[in-house]
Amino acid sequence: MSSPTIFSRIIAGEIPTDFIYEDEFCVCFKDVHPQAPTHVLIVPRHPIPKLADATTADQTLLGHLMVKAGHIARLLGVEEAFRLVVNNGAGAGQTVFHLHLHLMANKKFSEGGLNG
Ligand code: DGP
Repeated sequence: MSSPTIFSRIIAGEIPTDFIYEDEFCVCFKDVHPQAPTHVLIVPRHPIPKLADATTADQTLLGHLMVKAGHIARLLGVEEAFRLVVNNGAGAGQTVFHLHLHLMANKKFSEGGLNG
């Protein structure tokens, strides 16, 4: 059994963190190293190491995260323009192996591109 990730410890309340949103399936809090003026993480309570490990059993949970991304964007007042990112694997920049969505906004994103 691998040791709990920092996100499992945040969810367990071991590391005090202000939740912007929480429900029975996920929590949302600010990224400690923001890449945009608005940058929050949406993290399922149930740990899946990375997106490629998800199975059809996780379909409802993954759909929930997407729906809540829109809800959280509305809470933050950024529903007209935000970007969602999932890093899958160290080669793609994933550093915390507990699946999460990055929700970023209030930054000029390049049009039609994925960088910047
Ligand atoms: P990723 O590279 O996709 O695995 O993103 C992990 C993000 O998690 C990274 O942007 C920094 C953030 N992060 C890591 N540790 C903590 C923490 O203890 N608190 C918060 N709020 N964010 C963290």
